[in-house]
Amino acid sequence: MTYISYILIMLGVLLLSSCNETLIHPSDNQPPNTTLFLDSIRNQQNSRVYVSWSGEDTDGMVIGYIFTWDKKNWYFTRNNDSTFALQVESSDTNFRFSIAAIDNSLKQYPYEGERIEFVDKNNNGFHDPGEDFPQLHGAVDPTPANLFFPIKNSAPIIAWGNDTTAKSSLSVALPDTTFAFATFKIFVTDPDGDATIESIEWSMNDSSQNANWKTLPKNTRLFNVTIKDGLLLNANNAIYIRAKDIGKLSSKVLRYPSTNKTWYVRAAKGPILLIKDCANKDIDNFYSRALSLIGSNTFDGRFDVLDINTTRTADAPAKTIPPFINPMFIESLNLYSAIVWYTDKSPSMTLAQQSLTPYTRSGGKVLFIADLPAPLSEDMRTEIRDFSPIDSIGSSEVSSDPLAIRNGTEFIALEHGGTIYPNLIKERGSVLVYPLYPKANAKPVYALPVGTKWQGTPILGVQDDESTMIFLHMPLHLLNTNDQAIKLIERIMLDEFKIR
Ligand SMILES: [Ca+2]
Ligand SMILES: [Ca+2]
Ligand SMILES: [Ca+2]
Repeated sequence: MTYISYILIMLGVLLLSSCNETLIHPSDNQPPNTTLFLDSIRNQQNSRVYVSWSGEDTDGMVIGYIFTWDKKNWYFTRNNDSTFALQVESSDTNFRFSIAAIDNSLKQYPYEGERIEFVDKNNNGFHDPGEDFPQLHGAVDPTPANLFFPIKNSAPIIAWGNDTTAKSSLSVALPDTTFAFATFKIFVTDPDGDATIESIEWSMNDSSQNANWKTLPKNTRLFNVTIKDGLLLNANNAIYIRAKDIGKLSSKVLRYPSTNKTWYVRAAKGPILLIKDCANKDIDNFYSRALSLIGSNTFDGRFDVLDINTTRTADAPAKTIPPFINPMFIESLNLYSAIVWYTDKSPSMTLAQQSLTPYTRSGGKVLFIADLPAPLSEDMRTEIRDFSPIDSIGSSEVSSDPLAIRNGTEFIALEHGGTIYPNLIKERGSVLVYPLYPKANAKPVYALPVGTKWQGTPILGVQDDESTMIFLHMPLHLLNTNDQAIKLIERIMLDEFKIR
């Protein structure tokens, strides 16, 4: 039998007996007396407190109680105990709990939780001894029992990630070196209830009280830091963050990186970012050299290299890739006017899919030189279609014979929008490529000539109509006869993308 049903049955019995026997006359009734099992709590409590009480009546029985935490708002209950969540309002707060028993002399009882009015005779807003509860007249203990609770305010807790575990913190750790845009994720909680968190404050490179602590909205869980916020360029940085509750109690100050780690922020050297998505030194050297030479050395020392290959494993992306593609990786790309992204046969197409469309949409230009694995998965085909001017890719390679495209084969540049790139001549190595099919708003820019080892004139380079992305499926480093592949990169960077 539940407590409530027990009470109801008791009440039923009581009403029956009241009808059968003489009704208790209010003026004859003795009010009940209320007991709390303690009259003070010596140790500070957390903000959730358990309280129990009882009442006795000399000429009847106790049927319920009214209680208050503020001497203003009194509520009816039939229960003998409860757990209360108290709102800590300052660092530490003394709460006073008052409770008064009600006996069985009333005709009608309040409902559970009903607020009970009192006559505030001295107009001070509080219930004082002797002030009447008209609804309970004569049935309520005139001297409520009181209990004082010193409530301790506990400090908020702050951590990196989704919770307080080391694993979570690690999952949102930044690369050791980042560009001038960083995204942080924080977990904030307070033992007194998350609603008691008032603010989150952070400071760059200074954790003293006099530091320029900036306030984040209290619900912030993800936030970004840029140069405007005080990131130091070409230097180690540290960010400090703390949470405060409504009692102005502060969490410990959390630091990123942790004390034995470093976080270096590098400035962009120039307008071009070269993304090394490739494990081949020969190819790396080709692109670094090409970017240094073009435009009469205009970009020598004015481009950056992002290596997304070397620290990549089968299970995890390279350590240079931040945990947040959006916004951190995308905003890092946005620090550059153009990206040259070259791959080997295991390209990071998922990353390209996630980042390049937002990058080009905000004005960035992309030269993507893709090598592709055989077989080429449906997933990778979809990823490429999502970010590039390619509508589809042939089901099999132009020829599976690595020697089908012989040295000396010309890769024919196709006129597009009134311009034409240089023809490229294969110099060395083996070339295994798929035919590309452009989207409706894109133009082919390179094709193989008619040959005996393949069908038709397979397209190997495509450019969108807005000249924002050029997708080449040609190993430029093997097609650099007379430096014409370098000339091509120069034409793209200077004439098509207008990078200066
Ligand atoms: Ca009584
Ligand atoms: Ca009063
Ligand atoms: Ca607190």
